[in-house]
Amino acid sequence: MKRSILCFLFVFLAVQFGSFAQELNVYPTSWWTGMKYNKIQLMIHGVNELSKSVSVNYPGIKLLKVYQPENKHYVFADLEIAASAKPGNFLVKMGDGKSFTYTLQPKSKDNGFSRVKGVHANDLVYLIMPDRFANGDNANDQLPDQEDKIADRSNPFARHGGDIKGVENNLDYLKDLGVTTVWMTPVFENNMPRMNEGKYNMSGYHGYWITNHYQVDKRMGGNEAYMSLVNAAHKKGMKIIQDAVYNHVGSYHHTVKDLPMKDWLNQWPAYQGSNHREEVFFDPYAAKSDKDIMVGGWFTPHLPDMNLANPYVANYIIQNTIWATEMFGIDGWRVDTYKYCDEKFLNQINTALEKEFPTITVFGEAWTNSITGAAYFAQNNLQSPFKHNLQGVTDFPMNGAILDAVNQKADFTSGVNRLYMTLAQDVLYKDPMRNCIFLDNHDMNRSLSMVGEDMKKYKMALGLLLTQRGIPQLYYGAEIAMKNFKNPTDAEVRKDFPGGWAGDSTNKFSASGRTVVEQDVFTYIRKLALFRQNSSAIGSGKLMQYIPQDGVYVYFRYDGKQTIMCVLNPGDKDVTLKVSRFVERLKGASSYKDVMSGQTTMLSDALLAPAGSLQILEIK
Ligand SMILES: [Ca+2]
Ligand SMILES: [Ca+2]
Repeated sequence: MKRSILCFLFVFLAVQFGSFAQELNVYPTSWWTGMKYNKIQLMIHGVNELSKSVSVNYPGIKLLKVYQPENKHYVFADLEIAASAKPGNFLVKMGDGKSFTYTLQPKSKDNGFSRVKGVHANDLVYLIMPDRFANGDNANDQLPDQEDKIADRSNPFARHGGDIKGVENNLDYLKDLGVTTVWMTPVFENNMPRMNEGKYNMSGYHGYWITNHYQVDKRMGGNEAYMSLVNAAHKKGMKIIQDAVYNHVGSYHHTVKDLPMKDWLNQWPAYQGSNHREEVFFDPYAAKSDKDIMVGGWFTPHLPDMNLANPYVANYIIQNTIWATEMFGIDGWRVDTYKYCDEKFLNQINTALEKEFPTITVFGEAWTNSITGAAYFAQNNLQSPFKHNLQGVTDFPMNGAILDAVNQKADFTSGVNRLYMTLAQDVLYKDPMRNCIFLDNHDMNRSLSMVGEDMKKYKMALGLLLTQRGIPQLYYGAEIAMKNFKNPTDAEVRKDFPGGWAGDSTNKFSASGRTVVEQDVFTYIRKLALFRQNSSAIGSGKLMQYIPQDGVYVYFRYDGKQTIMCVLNPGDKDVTLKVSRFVERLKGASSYKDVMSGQTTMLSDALLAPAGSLQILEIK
């Protein structure tokens, strides 16, 4: 069967290119005229030994350099695309008679301005694992040409068939909820068989085992479905964040099956896992050998670690990231496993992205043990020998602090005081408003379970998420009270969204399918999410916080136009506050409107903070 497919491809390509049998794969697969990134490095891969001679004859295209690594299946050719180069196809000829056609398209005129919009603190990001959200196309669930052929919803570790069309079908649901931005776990091809992780036989349904950086997984709907989603989202005024993985690839990635050069990957004499210790980067007493293992150690044996200090690897990833941004018109990147990557590479790719797309948003997953660690990977005020240029991080310290604030009894350093102290350390960040804040994600216990399924606590946590500084991110299903711990594995927090599959017994995309409790959570989030969309104080204003007293934490979000007072009392006793303490922010105020109830009240010196509540008060 494979042979017949090959024959078909041979005929198809020979007709299309009118040249020799195509045994060549070329990355990036295409480029554009009019790009700032106008020097590209083509990776040319053939199954047979390649001639290292390359020639190009096209106005405005200059061949700068050709390099053949120790694996003669590869040639790298550096091309410069002059500003005068016109869009079109040109032939690249190899010395042995092989050739391929390369395409230059015109760069989108909107790019960097209206097409790539970027994501800000007035947005609300919704994180989706597409395989588990909604199945928009049954035809792509099981594909015989994939290593992992089976979709099986009864198996928590298998693919379930959800896809990008399923996300597009539910954009109106998300927009109605107040979501402005969708972040999906990685969409590039994960063509790997199921792999053993511990006791479990897992599929790459989550997307983090990339095998081809130029192909959206066909089971997700391929490049066409992704393009369609981005365009549909933009038409609705919504945005898309793509999940990038620079640190590693799947072991079936084409560059791993046939390594271009030995140091394409971080290689060790025997398997070496990372030590997961970000301290090695900023610890003044760190041993270099520990840092080498942090950066070069692997995540798991089936996730080969990219040697991003190798300029050919760096070019490959940088070009792919720019290619995907331009090709699909996405608004930003969330970068997985940020702290495991070569540091110079990280700054290099951020610089290249921001130069090409000035409005793009990039935040990195820095799952760190400390606030210093989180700040270290972003633009910061630390006196460290290496300075990162990342806009913001996924804010794990804030995650812990918000949950502690609603869960713990307030002591000098616990409960609401932990949140207060965490925010005080924003002194370390250049711009903490660019951090992404969240209650949970696909790698964590669901926050409803973390608050003991206590709805009062859950609403307080959600209220904090939607009023505190930073770019808030909800995890899919939070709005319908999905719960669970990662016990025994992550699969428990990655359940299918009820109603995402035809024939589901309940449909929670529709109000009629939700229980009273679920609808209550949905309404709470929706109301606050819609309010914050038009709140300049929350979206771009400042934060002032007061030292918690009697277990009550008061903070203000404010700018020249709006003042919002937030009063959090997670304790089990009502507390009455003396409002005169907050005169700095309340000067001239006469009344306030409770954002959730809509009720307006005259301001007096006594303000009741009911037990187990977060009041969000717009000051008049
Ligand atoms: Ca499907
Ligand atoms: Ca690494």
